Amino acid sequence: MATNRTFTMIKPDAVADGNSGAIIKMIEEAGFKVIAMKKTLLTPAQAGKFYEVHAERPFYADLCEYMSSGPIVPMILEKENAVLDFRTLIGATDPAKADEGTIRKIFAKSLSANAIHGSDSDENAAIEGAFFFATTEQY
Ligand code: YYY
Ligand code: MG
Repeated sequence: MATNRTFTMIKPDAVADGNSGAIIKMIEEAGFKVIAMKKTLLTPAQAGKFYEVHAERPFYADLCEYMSSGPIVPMILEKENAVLDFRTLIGATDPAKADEGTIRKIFAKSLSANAIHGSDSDENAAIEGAFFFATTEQY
């Protein structure tokens, strides 16, 4: 995957609340192009695989349970400086610490149910995008 791409998923709380459309609108208005998108439901094991980098963290079990609790909307996005600009758009992990106007500030419920994921590096963006999408699903 090119370095001008990032990976995101709208998390179960935001999908369940009917906020997917508003979040996608914010993403597109910020200049990101949707390259791939779907709605899907992870098993706890799949969520555990996606977040295996956090396997030793105390919040890992709750995170895997939460991320498999309802449908999510994963997407591959394209924009110049995609990874860093997208992290700015979503805001801090804890919505209480997120800047005004960020997606997490507006839509997140809590530190764990924080509305949206954003890759933290070009390398992880490629790995995470490939977790959900075949190359034939990326346009
Ligand atoms: O990359 P980002 O999602 O902002 O945070 P990470 O540190 O990678 O953690 C992944 C995910 O885990 C976070 O979005 C919420 C959850 N989490 C948590 O429930 N409690 C924490 N203390 C830290 C993270
Ligand atoms: Mg992270």
